[in-house]
Amino acid sequence: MSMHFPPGFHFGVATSAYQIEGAADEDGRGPSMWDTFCSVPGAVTHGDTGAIACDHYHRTDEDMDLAAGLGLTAYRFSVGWPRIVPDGTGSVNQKGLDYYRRLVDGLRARGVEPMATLYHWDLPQPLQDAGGWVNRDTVAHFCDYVQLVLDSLGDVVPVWVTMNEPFCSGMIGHLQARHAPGVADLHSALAASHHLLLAHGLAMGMIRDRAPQARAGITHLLSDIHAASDSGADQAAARRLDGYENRWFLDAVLRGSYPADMLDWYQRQVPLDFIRDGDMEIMAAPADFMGVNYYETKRVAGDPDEPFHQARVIPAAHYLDAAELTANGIDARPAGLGRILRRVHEVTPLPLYITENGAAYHDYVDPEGGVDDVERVAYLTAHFGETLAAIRAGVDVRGYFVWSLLDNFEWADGYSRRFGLVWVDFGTQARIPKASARWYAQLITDQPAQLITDQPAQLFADQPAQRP
Ligand code: IFM
Repeated sequence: MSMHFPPGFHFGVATSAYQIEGAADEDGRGPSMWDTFCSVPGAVTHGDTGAIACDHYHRTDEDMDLAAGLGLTAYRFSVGWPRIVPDGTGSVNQKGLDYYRRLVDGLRARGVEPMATLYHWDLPQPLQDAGGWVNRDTVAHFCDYVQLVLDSLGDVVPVWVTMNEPFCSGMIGHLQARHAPGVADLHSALAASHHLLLAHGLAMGMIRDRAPQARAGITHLLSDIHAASDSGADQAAARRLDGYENRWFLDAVLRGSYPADMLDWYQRQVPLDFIRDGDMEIMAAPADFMGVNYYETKRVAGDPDEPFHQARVIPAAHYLDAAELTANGIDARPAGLGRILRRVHEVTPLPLYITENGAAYHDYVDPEGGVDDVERVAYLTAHFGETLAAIRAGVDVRGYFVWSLLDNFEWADGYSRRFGLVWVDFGTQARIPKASARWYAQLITDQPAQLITDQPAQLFADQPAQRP
């Protein structure tokens, strides 16, 4: 193995609170909209919930040992808002703040740098009852919560991600209805997305004020989107889907405007009455980096019957061999990651983190008690290779966070999709590092000596910020 990354490059994993913590009713945590969504019949495969998940809340030390044992230099986690402000507004749960302080201190003591995400989809249910992200008041409540988190962790967390994948919260949750809160309404989806981006911009300002030494940015889910053919209809559909999934969010934070073609498209369907003077400037607050979550390449065809975008994603099974599909049936070939990295680099000079990349496969425990996930090893080898090629081509990628450390609660797919480097037996909570975990540890060990030192690694160390 001879993939050598630049000095200071970070090898991490990414996780999120609701997907691993469990302990949903403990130590003062309040309900989140995902607890509610999971109770809706048919919303989540097998009726699974995050109530126990990986029981990480009780196994935090064991899991930090696992992460440190792989030689990881960084660990991305999210703060669960319902643990900090159980009712969404009002009283503060000190036990929640203490929990994340212990997590952060534990990571640092093990030489692993924490990267904290402020919102990874677990909105307190009382706020959802009041309209959730469709209601602009949620933005102010988010800022109150962010203030608490910064007051508690601002001195020990070097890097903050404000929002994870506002496309998913906004559009999958409010247009596709596949995620909480399970709404299918274009106006709601656009309003929720707008408020999530506004909350990002305001959080950026708060981080600058309260943790001026920290670096901060947002993380976008970016798919590599292509037209299914050269036909005008397919080309236009692909451009629209790219506008819906990618450009709407990228342009807002990088340019302080929504893309003109999409504004026009949406305005013909619903009023964009939630956009107020000054909002776009707030969203475009200067960042220190852009987080890129990449999973999927999509082929898109025109479809006049599709109600919102007149566009349809062709199922990957229609054009790939079964062996090329991941367990969730998507086209996850690695070239798409390289294309996305180069594309983002073309539109922003910001350093990039791959804040998530990974895949679900049909993993199983073999008779010897191991999990030989050869597909994931091949996937990671190819995706790290693409990343290195992009770096060599001049793209400033500072780190790679594999999704995920543990098999976990994969939202609407429940526990039916395993993304972890470490197998979790959800009955016993036993952890078994998979072959991919050993592969990753070896990749890190094989890096030139200047990367692995006796000192704890520091995100952004040696590489000055390039704030615009
Ligand atoms: O599990 C999710 C994560 O919460 C957000 N990004 C995509 C992952 C895999 O689907």
